[in-house]
Amino acid sequence: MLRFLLSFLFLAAVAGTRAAEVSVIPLPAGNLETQGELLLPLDAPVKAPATPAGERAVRLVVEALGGNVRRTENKGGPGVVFEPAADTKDEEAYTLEITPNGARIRGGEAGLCYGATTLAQLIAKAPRDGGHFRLQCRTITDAPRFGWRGFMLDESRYFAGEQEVKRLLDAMARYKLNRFHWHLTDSPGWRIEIEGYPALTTIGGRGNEADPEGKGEAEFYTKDQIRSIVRYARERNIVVIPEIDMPGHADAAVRAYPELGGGGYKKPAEPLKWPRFTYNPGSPAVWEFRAKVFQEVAELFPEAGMIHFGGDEVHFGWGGWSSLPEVRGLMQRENLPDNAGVEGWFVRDTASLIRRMGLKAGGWDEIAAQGLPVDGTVVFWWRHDQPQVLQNALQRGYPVVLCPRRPLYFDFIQHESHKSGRTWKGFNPLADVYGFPDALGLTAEQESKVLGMQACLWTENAATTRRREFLTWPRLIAMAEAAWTPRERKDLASFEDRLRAELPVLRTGGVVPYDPFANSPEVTDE
Ligand code: TNX
Repeated sequence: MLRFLLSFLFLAAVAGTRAAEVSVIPLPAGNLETQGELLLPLDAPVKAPATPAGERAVRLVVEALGGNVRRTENKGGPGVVFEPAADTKDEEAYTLEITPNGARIRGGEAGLCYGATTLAQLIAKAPRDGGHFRLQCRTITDAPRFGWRGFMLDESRYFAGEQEVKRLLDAMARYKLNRFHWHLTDSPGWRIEIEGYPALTTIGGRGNEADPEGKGEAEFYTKDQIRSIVRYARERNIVVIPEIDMPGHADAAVRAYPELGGGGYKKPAEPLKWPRFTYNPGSPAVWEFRAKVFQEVAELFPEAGMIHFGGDEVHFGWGGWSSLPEVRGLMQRENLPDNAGVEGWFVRDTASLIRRMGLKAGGWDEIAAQGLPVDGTVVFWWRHDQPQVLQNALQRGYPVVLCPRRPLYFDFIQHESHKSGRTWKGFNPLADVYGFPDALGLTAEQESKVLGMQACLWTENAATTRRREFLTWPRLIAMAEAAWTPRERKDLASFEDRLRAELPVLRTGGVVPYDPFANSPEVTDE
């Protein structure tokens, strides 16, 4: 028997066959195949606790079974049962047990939905046999590697709009992503309605990367649209994190309210497409603006627990901040030596305002050098070419979200033949996204401070929906598995097998991904 087994293993190795993995993305942490099959009828009863999560879980499974079928609650025969697990440590963890008698899912609030997502993927790929789906019996024990599994969309450079964002959230939920970081303000356009400052959208909402002077129509989200998107995300276990960038990237706001601006710009003789306006860090009008805007933002995003205030790429500009009278006053009062000292003060003051609102202050990795308290700060590491910035942030004890340009900025090209998009001593192919963050070589101790990871889609180079989706998919699926599946279970070849079967599903949902297997033609803005 042993000899037979060994020679079988040998032959399998020679033939290069691998045991096919369960056809689920992201790959579950534990998957044990057991004897037998479940014949799940199309009209199987699906029972869940009468909670929002329970109702969502039922909807996911019913849709997978073929939504319009009438279901009878008390019918005998196999069905699907969701049970809340009060004792769970990780609210996102779940177990899914498939036996010939039915499917049973146990988990916390989010876990029930993730269990339903997994079961729905299994059903979608299962052979159908008359009025049944044939499912292999198995026990899946699953929980994510990282709690923060995100995607950032830049809507300032180009505005995507409600429909595209909701479609994005649908697809994110399918792969158990749980954070949508919404870059709503930057130099080209301000995209979120603020009642106290209506010109932010009527004037600041005009313009995009191709229209720096703001000659076109205003494009922005009304408060009702924001609420609708936040609710839509919540129904998919996705938390929306608003970003209001300051003190840099302020052109759109300064276009609307010139009195808020100060610094950043180049000499008038050196015109730039974006003057790189900053807010005037010493102006009481700016401090009042900041407080009012954050107040309205906090109300619109009640579950975010955070305001991301940017803090990146501050350009002091011609003459520097210190040439502004308000800033000179501030420097004297606060004993600040130079422009960099003023930046540090402004960052600390902004973060402290956010913390006093009971929220965490999120910011790009520049903020890690400004002496903010570890509690109440979240650092987003983006400068891939400066690993010591990450090392220092972790060393100081900051919770960190990993989103380095390489490999997680999706405005970088994904195939060497692509002409449109960024490169930087290389680019961001699927395999590099999948291999992240293991290639960083973080210690277990360091990784314990890492909240998770996210991909960022900056849109200087992505004017249309088709192009944005081309850049996003399928790389975001690779990121989702990299963020969920335990390191020792990750396997690129297995992922590619499962991804091949997944691309048609994405297309059914209306998203047209890049096809890395066929090297499909590049989608550009031209
Ligand atoms: C850097 S990431 C930026 C963005 C650009 C992006 C383009 C960051 C904090 N700043 O403003 O859109 O590069 O890749």
